[in-house]
Amino acid sequence: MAAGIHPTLYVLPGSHPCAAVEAALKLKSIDYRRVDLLPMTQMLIGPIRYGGPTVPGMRDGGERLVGSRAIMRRLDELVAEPPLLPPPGDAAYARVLEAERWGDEVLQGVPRRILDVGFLRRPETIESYAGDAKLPLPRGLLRPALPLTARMMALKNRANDDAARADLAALPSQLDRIDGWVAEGLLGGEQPNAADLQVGSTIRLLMTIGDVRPLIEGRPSATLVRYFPPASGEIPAGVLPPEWLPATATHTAAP
Ligand SMILES: N[C@@H](CCC(=O)N[C@@H](CS)C(=O)NCC(=O)O)C(=O)O
Repeated sequence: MAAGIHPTLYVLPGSHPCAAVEAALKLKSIDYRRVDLLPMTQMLIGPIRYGGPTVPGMRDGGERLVGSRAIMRRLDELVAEPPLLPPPGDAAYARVLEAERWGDEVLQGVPRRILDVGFLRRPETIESYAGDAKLPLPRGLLRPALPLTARMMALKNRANDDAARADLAALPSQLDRIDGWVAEGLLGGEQPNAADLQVGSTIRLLMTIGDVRPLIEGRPSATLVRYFPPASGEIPAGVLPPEWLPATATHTAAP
């Protein structure tokens, strides 16, 4: 374990950027305490505890940090090995940073909006994403609030049928882009970099959606989930209307 560092990580169970940061902490053998928040409460608790309205947030002594990329940069400063970025002089340095930015700013929202329309149709599935989280309230007490939680999350994430349909239509070309990065070795190395964790955590979450999983399975993109423990959560196949789903193609891993 890394000596002298014992941060607290604030997460939402099932959150993909939180999974990315947790994987980075484990990779660097940093001992940390995880605080599981309830959906939507991060907007109130976050600014007080760690300085922002979203998860992941991190606190270490007096230092407060919010945002998966900011936390990754700080983790590299705190514990250099293994590094999450190539050396600054390396040709891949800027490209990994750019893939990470795209993973955060573009890809991260895709499963959020698709999940939210699934949750609106089947609010009880939200509970499956809690996995082994230590929630601040008993699950039985939270269950009646799940339909309202689904509506609030969809509102917050601007998720609706049209947005989810557009996300599904765009997904094959986004996966092609990721497959290309894996094929050229920018992503998918033996040791994950920051972009592997950012993009891989999103792929892993997308693969919990039964209707979306066949679009990813067999692609090089799917190999990025190996940096993470198995995901909790499932929206069963058949929840999304079949006419929303792009055709699947047969993909073979790049040589
Ligand atoms: N893109 C940022 C923000 C992450 C983010 O939006 N997290 C979601 C949960 S996956 C959240 O906290 N949403 C609540 C909100 O947007 O207020 C990051 O990677 O840290």
